[in-house]
Amino acid sequence: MNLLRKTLITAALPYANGALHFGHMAGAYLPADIFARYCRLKGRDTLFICGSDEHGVAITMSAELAGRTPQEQVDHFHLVNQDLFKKLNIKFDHYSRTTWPGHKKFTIQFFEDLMANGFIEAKETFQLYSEEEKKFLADRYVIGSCPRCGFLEARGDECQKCGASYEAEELKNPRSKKSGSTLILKKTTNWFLLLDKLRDKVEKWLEEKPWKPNVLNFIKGYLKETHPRAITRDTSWGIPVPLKEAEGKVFYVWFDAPIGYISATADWAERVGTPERWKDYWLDPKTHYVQFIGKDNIPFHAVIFPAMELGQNIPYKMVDDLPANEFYNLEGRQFSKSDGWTIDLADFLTRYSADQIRYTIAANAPENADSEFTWKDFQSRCNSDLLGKLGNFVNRVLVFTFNHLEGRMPALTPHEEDESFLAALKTKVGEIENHFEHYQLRKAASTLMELAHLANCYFDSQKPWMQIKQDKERAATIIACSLKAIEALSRIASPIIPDTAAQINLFLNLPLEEGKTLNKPHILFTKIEDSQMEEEIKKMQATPPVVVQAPIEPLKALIGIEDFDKVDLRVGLVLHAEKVPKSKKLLRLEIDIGLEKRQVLSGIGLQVTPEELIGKKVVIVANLKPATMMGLESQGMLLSIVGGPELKVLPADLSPGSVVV
Ligand code: B3M
Ligand code: ZN
Repeated sequence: MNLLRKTLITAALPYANGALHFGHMAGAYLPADIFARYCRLKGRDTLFICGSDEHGVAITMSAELAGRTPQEQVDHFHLVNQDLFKKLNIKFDHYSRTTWPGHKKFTIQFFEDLMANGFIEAKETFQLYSEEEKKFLADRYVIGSCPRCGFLEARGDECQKCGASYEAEELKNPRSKKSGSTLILKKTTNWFLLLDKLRDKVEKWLEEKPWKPNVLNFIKGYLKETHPRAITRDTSWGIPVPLKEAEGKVFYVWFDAPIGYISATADWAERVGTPERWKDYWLDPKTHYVQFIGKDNIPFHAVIFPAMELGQNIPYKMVDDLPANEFYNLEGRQFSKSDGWTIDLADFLTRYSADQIRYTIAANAPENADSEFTWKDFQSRCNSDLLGKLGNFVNRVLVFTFNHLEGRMPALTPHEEDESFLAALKTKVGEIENHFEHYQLRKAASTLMELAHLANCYFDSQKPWMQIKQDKERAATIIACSLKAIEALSRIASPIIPDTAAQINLFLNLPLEEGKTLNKPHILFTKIEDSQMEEEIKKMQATPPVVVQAPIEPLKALIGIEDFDKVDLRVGLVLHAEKVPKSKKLLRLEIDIGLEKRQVLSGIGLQVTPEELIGKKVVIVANLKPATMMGLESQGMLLSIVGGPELKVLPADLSPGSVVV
């Protein structure tokens, strides 16, 4: 391997639709930043590029909820996230955005090459269209009756009542979620990437990849089932498809987003005043290209984007390494802003340092399995590792130098034990470099602490505080060796804890030279008390969930009393309730409605347990035509509140069979 190879590093472009949290940082951005800092340390020509992903339904939906236009939304979160990266010392060479005008040019060129080379084809499909809003609606904007259980308010992609998943076009009586207007199926043309035609090329390219077998197997399996994928959408937020016959259509966000890696590099090149320099990275086969992503983004990075590149006339650099991390959770649960189960990163960084969290995440990075942040772990890593091992060594050596050796770098006349200490130090540094080289942050962090431990042991065993009384020259050598150890420690720790390393370097007044005066040290880390952690845990448990006001469902069309009269609502007593095997949400209930016993299936299994229901009085639609779900007949429908926290039950003294009007 060429140790000085040119290295291009990218991290998945985050959607500009919300503030990033620890989970995102641990998954892609921090590992990428640590690797970039390591490459710079090794003197490699390193370019670290990222940017906001600003197109797609994820943006338009969140913008609507926030009462902003999509542009306002991305402008806002582009800045919010850029600021968070800065606070956490994630140092990109450039953080671009996919609404940058230059991005369009690259996207269009990708499309045109793929088209000219026969890898894109137009196909007619039927999509849901609102005549009232004069537009096609993406599935998240559609509701209708579930094709399986008939539930009237089923979502466009999945029924929240029976759990069925389907294409939006399969819904019965589809309506616009926003306006309530009925939707029709309208013929439309979209453009498809012919992945099946690119499969051989991708397979051949993959052959040389030294990737983990589980990643390769996953990709191979994915390739087998691959079929043409639509790369255009009938909507207005995105990059317009540059064809006359494609008016009103934009590229699907996952088509343009990865091209963003290239355009962001071009954006960087322009800003540094050498507009052609992006080619040094993207058109040079000698570039080593590493993409950091979360595991959920593997198919797009390992198959679809490479396929898009292989269909180009320009030989763009393709990914060499794809470190894909697992998930990073919070105290046993996934980070969830809407549930209030999160830590506000900006707020966190007002009480703790970037290095404290950077080290904690690195030491427990989700490399091969999911991992989690816990306050206890954070406290112990900060107190016993950073403060107890690293901070303590730096402090005791420097304080000693100022107390006994005039704060100067002493002369070094090494004994055998000093030589062997310096050699052991070098070996450990080599190990850490090797871990960085292979994106193994956990090992890098633990070996770093072994290095600090080794240095503390050396200091303890050589007892400079005794030597200074008998043999000042010996004490001086021990301190000189220790100062060299601090220098090595700081250098190799700098990718993980850059601020601390910079402070240490200031104390050392580098380069270390005999007789040169050092700078007085100050404390690098303060102890985190139990009481602080208790406070944090209390605060986290008390954080109210962020209630994102879901748009209120529009009223349905007026009906006459004669229509309502047709519905027979009855009070029923739940005699028995159980989960339907293999279904997440579906419960099977036996309900006494006075006249007879009914079997009713209901998709409320996530809101209530069967035990909670037994013995309760409920209201059911008693004259609904029977329907079959998961092989079981449902003879009625339970009334519940869509999206409500729990089923509303009736007072116990009502008798089964009573009519509800
Ligand atoms: N924005 C998805 C995500 O944030 C998407 C990544 C694009 S990388 C080209 O997970
Ligand atoms: Zn359903």
